[in-house]
Amino acid sequence: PDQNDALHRCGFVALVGAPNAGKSTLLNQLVGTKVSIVSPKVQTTRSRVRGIVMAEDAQIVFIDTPGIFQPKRRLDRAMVKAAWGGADDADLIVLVIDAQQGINDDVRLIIDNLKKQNRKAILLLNKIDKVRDKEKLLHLSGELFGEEIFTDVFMISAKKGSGTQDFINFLAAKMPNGPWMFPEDDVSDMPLRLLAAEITREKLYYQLQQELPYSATVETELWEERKDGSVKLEQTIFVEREGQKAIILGKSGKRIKMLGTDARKDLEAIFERRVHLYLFVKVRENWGDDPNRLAIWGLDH
Ligand code: GDP
Ligand code: K
Ligand code: MG
Repeated sequence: PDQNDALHRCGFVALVGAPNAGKSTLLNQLVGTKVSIVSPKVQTTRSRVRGIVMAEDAQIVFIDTPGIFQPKRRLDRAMVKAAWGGADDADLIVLVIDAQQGINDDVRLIIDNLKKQNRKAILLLNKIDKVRDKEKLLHLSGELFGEEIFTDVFMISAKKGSGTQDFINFLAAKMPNGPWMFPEDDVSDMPLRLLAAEITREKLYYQLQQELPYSATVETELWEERKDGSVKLEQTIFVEREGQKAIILGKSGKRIKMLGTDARKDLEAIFERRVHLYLFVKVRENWGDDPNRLAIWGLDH
């Protein structure tokens, strides 16, 4: 082993919680750039996403997980399994709770499961920017501490970034001794093609109504570096039915053009270079039950 191992610390921290608690927003805030997509809709995150944060001698590898809820289709089951798997692999578990929502059925389900597994967790009350009455926060954390699974509590706003530095410092001090697992400058281990596909998928959640984003998936089929420093990307949006394809294309291709523009802007900011993005739409029935599609996200099935 590297003789510097004694000086280094490294560990995994799983972010678990109900859908929409703000886990992905938190991960991006901690890492300092978008590595996990965010939307106001539940089940935006489909896989385990790792984000890497350096804090002095410690490398903290955060695992963002899909929300934990009662699953239905195969994709949902795989997502919830991935969420619990992320927690199993972790040195520390952080239960992220929307402080305005408080304790709901999903939160209960998670607490009960943690108890069954005999696991302790760090309580993180998020979205405190939405809670006017700070007494309410104290009351909520008191009630949750009654469950006797929490070791510590943090109150933050992932969106605004308030309270996140204290949280990082706290976790850094708790990381076990050992070599860093990722290069010091990395923010994620997600392949660039997959991250690029995720960014486009995020736009679907914002621009399309109701169920459609859940019926769609995106794959990057071409990533071509150009001499001028720009990159050419070709991506396909897969949907389950012809009617959905028509909606994504929109009248005279208007919708897909807007999706492309939105995604390109984000991609250029994230990759810090010009991006030429070409989007295609194809129908592929039942992709949500197709093991090959799930494997792209590293989901077990
Ligand atoms: P996840 O499903 O737990 O990963 O939640 P997301 O990160 O996708 O966030 C769900 C929604 O909550 C998004 O609309 C976020 O912008 C919003 N959100 C997340 N954190 C905060 C926060 O600290 N304050 C407020 N006001 N909104 C937040
Ligand atoms: K979400
Ligand atoms: Mg998420």
